[in-house]
Order: sequence, then C-alpha cells, then structure tokens
Amino acid sequence: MKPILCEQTWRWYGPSDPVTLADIRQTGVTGIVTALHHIPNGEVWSVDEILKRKALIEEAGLRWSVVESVPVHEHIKTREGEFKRYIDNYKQSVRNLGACGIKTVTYNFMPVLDWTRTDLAYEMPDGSRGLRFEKAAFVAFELFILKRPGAEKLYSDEEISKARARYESMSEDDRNRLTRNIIAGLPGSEESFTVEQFQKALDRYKDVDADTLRSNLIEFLKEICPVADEAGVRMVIHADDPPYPILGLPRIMSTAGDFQAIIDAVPNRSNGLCFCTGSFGVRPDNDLPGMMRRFGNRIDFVHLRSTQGDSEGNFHEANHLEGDVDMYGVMRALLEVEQERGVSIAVRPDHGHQMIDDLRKKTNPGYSCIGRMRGIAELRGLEMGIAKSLFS
Ligand code: DNO
Repeated sequence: MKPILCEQTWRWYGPSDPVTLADIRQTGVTGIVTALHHIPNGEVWSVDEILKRKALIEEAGLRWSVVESVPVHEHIKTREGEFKRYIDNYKQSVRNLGACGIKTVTYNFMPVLDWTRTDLAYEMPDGSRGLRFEKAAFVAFELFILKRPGAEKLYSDEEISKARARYESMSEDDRNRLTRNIIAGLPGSEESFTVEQFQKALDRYKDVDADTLRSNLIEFLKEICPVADEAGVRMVIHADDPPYPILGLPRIMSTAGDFQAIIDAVPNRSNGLCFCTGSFGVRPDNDLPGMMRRFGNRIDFVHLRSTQGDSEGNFHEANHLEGDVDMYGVMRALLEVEQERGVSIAVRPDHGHQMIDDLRKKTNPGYSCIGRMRGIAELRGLEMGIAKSLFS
C-alpha cells in the first residue's frame, strides 16, 4: 500500500515577497501558506480579495492550502472596545474563506507581540545567519530601554547584573537594532510599535492575567468554532513563541495542558492546533512526538523547525534536523497520525538560515529561500525514509 505523505507547503508573504511563486514552485512544494496582509487587522476578508489571491497562486501551478494568519484583534484578546464587531468580522472572514475552498486558518492568541527574537542575523559557525533569542539582551531591553515599571521583580540579581553588563556593552546602534527587532514587528506579525506605543499596549494587559486571557480565548472560540464547523474550516492555533510569559504578559498556549484546556472547553472539531515544533520545542518539558500522537486528531497544520537552547534561557534556530527537537520522532509520529486518519496534513519548513546567495539579498528574517529549501529537502528525505521503511 502506498503510504500517505504530508502536503508540503511554503509560506509566501504575497506579491511583495522577494521569494516569488515561480521560485517556490522550484522548491518542489505544492501548497502555499499566505495571508492578505494588506487588509487591516480586524477588517473582513472579502470573497473578492480572497479569490484574487487564490487566482495568483493557482496561475503559478500551486494551491492555497493554509491561511497564516487571520490575525486576532487585540480588543478580542482583552475583550474590550469593539471586540464584538471584530468577532463578527472574523466570523465573516472564516465563512468567506470556507466558501472559496480555503479550509485551514492559523491564528495565535499572544498578547501584543507575535513571535519575538533579539537577533535576526546571528552568525552560525558555518557562516550562515539565523534568528536568536538572547536572554540578557531581552532583559536589557525590558529594564534599561523600555524601563517597564516593576519588571525587575521578575529577575534575579544575577540576571539583572548580566543584563546591565550586556546593555553597557552595546553601542547606540546596537540598542536601536535590539529595540527594532523586538517591537517593530517580525514578518507576519501584524503590529509594530514605537517604545511609547509599546508600553501603552502592555498597559492594556495590566488586569488581564492568564486565567482571564484563557477565558477570552474560550469565549472567542465558542463564537468562531460553530461558524468554522459549518464552513468546513479548521481553526489552528499557533503556540506561543517563546513558550513562556514575557514582559509581564500572560501566555496560554505553551504546553500540552494549555491546548487540552481549550479543547475541553470548546470540543468542536474545528478547534485545532498548528503544531509548531520550534515554538513548543524550546521547553524541554514538552514531549513533541508524544504531543503529536496525543493531539493528532486535531493537528491540521505543522511547522517544522528546531532550536538549540542552553541553561541560561538563550536559544537560536538550528538546522532543521539538528538542535533540541527530535525531528525523527516528530516525523514518525506525524506519519502514524496521517495513516490512522487517512489524510495528508500540511507541513511547512519553518524559518531557515540566511545562507549562500541569500546572504547578499534583502530577505525576510527567517524566511529567505535557500535556508528553507535546505530544510524542506532534508525533511522530505526524512519523511520518505520513514514512510518507506515503516508504512509500505
Ligand atoms: C513565525 C510564525 C508566526 C505565526 C503566527 C501564527 O514565524 O510562525 O508569526 O505565523 O504566530 O498566527
């Protein structure tokens, strides 16, 4: 019997992405993961706009497999202001996507910031560059640049003195770059701030703890999931990145228990998970192959990447088959889930090093072509090896 394999996909930021659809076709993937980034956060994605984007993708011989992301407006996360209107708009976008045949929608419920890194061009021993989260630099930003009130309570004396030394070692340019990296919006995050705006955005969460945020997510899903069920759309939540609280903000999608809590509260089939091995993988207490098996029925999209961490809380993005993630274990569990469910699940190589010719180009951090192509090529080989030896 022929084993069921993954649907290989690639994130494309739309017509302004320096990696074109024609380039992507040559990587061997068949599916596209994209979003209508030009539509302001909170507004409806009209059928017209969706169909225009879909046609572009299909003209290139590819399929629009997954939306990443329909962003969730901050007012929905805090349940203030115009959250009701934003939820209604979100429902309409989900209906429209379903009607256009796009059936998987990724989103996250991270307050204020989407994914966060301190260094976007960390040099690897082989000369390629990757993304890094450096604890001392992050704390230096929080304590000495942002000067967030009360932040020092979160850290030990040792962490504070390391951060101070790190801050003092930085030039003005370094400090500006660090600030930009953290708050100016990495590719795909729909928000960007100045330092003043950023503190105001954090202040909006002063009365929102993890329990409140979780209950706001549940309220959101109770409204969205019935609509998604009817439209045949799977809503897949992305893990927190990094998977623990930062800047005094609550985080509620960092562990298996976190996801269990939302499916217990909202069991609708459309309530699913975007299994991001790089995000969950930063926590050694997350057993990734175990999570893949446990939640296999609800995993409808997978981000494959690995990170390499240390005991101080720093991590950087490793090559896809290296680092802390047991990629063999994850791929094997994923293939088992696919055979059991009888469906092919969309995966994409997440992030990649900036390498070879891409080092001389302006690329989206984490989303240059060649590093991701190395990733998908390695993952495809791993998948074929496992599938042929175990499932055929
Ligand atoms: C980063 C991405 C995230 C992800 C969102 C999903 O590379 O994985 O920006 O798209 O968190 O909503």
